[in-house]
Amino acid sequence: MSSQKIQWGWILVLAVTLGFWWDTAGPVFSQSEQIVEVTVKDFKFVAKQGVLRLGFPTVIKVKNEDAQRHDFGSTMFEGLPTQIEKDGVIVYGRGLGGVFLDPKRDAVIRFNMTRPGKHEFRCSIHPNMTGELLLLSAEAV
Ligand SMILES: [Cu+2]
Repeated sequence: MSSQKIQWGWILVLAVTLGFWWDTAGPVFSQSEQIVEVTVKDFKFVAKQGVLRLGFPTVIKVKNEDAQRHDFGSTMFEGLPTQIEKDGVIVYGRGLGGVFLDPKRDAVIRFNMTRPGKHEFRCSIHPNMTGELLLLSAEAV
C-alpha cells in the first residue's frame, strides 16, 4: 500500500518537472536577437528600442548620419563578452567600451544584456551628447 503511494508521488514530481520544462522551452527556442537602433544626427543620439530583456542576445545598431566623427561609448557592456562589427572588421573582447564612427558610417554591437536598469551611453568627443537604454528584468515583462 505504502509503496504505491510513493510511486504516485514520483509521477506527480515528473509531471510537474515536465510541465515546467515545457513552459520554459518556448522562449528558449524562439529566442532571437533584440535589436536597438541608435542614430546619431545633428549631434544627438536617437535610440529606438522595444522591451529589452535580461540575458537575451542584444544587438545595437549605431549609425552616424552626421558629417562629424562621433563615438558611441557605454559601460553597459563593460566586462561582458562583446562583439563590435565595423567596416567589415569584427572586434571581440570583454574590455570594449564603445566604438568610434566616422561620418556616414555605422557599426553593430552584440552582447548579452545582464544588468537591469538604465544604461547610459555617450559620445566621448562631445560630452554633452548622451542617451540611455532601459532594461527590464525578465520578471517585469
Ligand atoms: Cu559626438
